[in-house]
Amino acid sequence: MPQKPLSSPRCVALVGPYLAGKTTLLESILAATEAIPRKGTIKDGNTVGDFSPAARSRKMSVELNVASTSFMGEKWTFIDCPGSIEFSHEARTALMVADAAVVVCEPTVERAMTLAPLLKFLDDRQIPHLLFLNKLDAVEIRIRDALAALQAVSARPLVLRQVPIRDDGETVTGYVDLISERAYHYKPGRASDLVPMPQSMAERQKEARQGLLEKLADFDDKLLEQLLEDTVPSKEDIYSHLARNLASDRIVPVLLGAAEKDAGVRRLLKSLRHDVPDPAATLQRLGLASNGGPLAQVFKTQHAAHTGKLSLVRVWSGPIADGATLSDGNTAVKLAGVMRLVGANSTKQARAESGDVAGLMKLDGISTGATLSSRGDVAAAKEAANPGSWPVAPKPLFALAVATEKRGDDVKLSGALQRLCEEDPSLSIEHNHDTNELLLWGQGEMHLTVALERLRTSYHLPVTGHAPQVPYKETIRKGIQQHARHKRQSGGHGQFADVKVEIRPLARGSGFKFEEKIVGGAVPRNFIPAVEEGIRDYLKRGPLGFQVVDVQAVLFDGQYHDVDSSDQAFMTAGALAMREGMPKCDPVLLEPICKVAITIPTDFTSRVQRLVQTRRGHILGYDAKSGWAGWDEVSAMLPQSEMHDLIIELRSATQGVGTFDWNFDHLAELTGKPAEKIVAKMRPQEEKAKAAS
Ligand SMILES: Nc1nc2c(ncn2[C@@H]2O[C@H](COP(=O)(O)OP(=O)(O)O)[C@@H](O)[C@H]2O)c(=O)[nH]1
Ligand SMILES: [Mg+2]
Repeated sequence: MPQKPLSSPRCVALVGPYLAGKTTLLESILAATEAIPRKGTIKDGNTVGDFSPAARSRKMSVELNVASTSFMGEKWTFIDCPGSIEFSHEARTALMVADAAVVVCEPTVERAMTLAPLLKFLDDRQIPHLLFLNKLDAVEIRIRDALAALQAVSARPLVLRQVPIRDDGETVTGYVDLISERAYHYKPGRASDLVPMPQSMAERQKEARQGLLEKLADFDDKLLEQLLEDTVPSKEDIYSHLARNLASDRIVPVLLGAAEKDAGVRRLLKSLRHDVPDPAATLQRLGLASNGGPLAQVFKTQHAAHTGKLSLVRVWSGPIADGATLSDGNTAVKLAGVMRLVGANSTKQARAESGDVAGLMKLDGISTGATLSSRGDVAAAKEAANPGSWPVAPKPLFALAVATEKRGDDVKLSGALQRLCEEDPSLSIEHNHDTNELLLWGQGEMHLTVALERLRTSYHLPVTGHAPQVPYKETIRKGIQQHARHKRQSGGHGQFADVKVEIRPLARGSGFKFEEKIVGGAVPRNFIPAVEEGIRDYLKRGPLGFQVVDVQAVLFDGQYHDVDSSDQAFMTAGALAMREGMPKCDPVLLEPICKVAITIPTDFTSRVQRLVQTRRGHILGYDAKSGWAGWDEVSAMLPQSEMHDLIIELRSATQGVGTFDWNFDHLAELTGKPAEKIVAKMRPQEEKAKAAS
């Protein structure tokens, strides 16, 4: 075979469900390529991928990690992505700059569904990817069955490249490569041994090879003809069909192995070496234009205590030298350091070349997703920025109200939260004015737990997080007329104001309306705004303890005193009329209701409908989700008070893949026992507030 010319540095993202073995695979790759002298393990918490305290303590990746190495004279960067669905945005942004992805998964039938959202993302973006079926040392399932289950969730044909060799006890001891038709025995920590083809494998091998060729022939008429004529295509031809179809995301090659035992890892590296497109091809796939000048894209922003801001970039066109000025089309910044990354151990270097993944220091004002080019090239940067294609952060699904233990830490907290959100755009903050809480929004409980832990450890902020209050409101169901007089005689100036107010319910969604029908100057014009202000002030907390909405107050009569009347007195009288009148208006609690659209695989639809009903929800309907074969969308109205932990229960009922979109819809009356409970809970706060005022 002619020598393949050396490629520019390539980048591969390791993705797939949580616990599939991505971090272990990275460790094995780094050992096999001699980037590290000895392998760490998840158990001992000493892997390159999971070096952060948060990842170590959980034995689970909670952020992406980058490691560069070289294999057979070519440079590679691997990005180990967190698998948990709560961190999926992190994985998606890494995939945006990768030349290809290795989807690591366990060959099980039950967990196949968990791959569906990831495979859909890869196919929607046409990102070349192959499957690495891991943990072959520990599973007994037939690869065929696992493959069938995985095929059911992949829109692209899966093309098995190897078949396992098992010993008598059914343990996998090696594999047959279906293209080279050679048999190998796994050797822990070393390259596999070439062994004679076992007799027992002949038939299985032939059948699987035929399957591979037929799948490739679907995309090539010449190959199809050869197969029909029973001509055997050359190995070189098969390799080139594979590489071409992988690059255009038409097929998904499937490789086997056991990362923990280093089994199949060198084979994987070799096939990556052959088949992964180079950065120039990726640039074309992404539709980014390079005019030969420096071009890089930020896929992750980090803040560290001592080094400051670090932007992780893929260099599409280099070199990018330390000290260079880079621009995202709006902001131009001078680069203050180029880092080469291997887990926790980054080293400074003079420059990064085309294809490299590097850390660029102190790019203030530059955010994740930005395309950077040299300063004079603003137009090129703007054109290249292509903002429409960068994945938008998913809508938040879970919130905690956060507070610091010390009041004085509030400013520090808001700064720290801003940084967390810059590092991870799938987090967001909201100051809820109804409940006066600071809410941290994210993708699930684990996501927020990790964020709070960061605040405590990296920012030294002792914070607490609890379930947010529901912004209940209240209204009235009956109108009355109320007379109120405020009169005080205490030496010198007295206070006098007298008002008659009609209080009426309004239609839902009307808010508050004030009207005056004063005739003959019973209340002088200049005092009327004070009456309104007093009323509005009262409405912040009605008889049940919540903000009052959908009420009208009509000031229709009153009295005044030439000397003792004042704005202050009329304000007090307005509030008094409400305080005395409102409890007689049949007040009722209003609870916020959200419209939700729940996305789940069809198998779970009826279970999810029951789940909605047990949460006092009202199903509006369900339908096949467009663009998602085999998935449904259930739409429903759900009280907001039932939504705090909805995502947790939804995920546990749907193997983790169920999700939902939501929007506030309306306020609905809540009566009876549930309402009494909520009002009773509010009462102590009410009393405290009264005592304070
Ligand atoms: N039996 C077996 N276990 C593995 C293999 N690869 C990883 N594991 C184990 O699977 C668990 C999850 O591995 P990890 O690399 O953290 O998975 P990740 O969540 O995909 O990064 C760890 O306990 C690993 O030791 C393998 O090839 N065989
Ligand atoms: Mg991991």
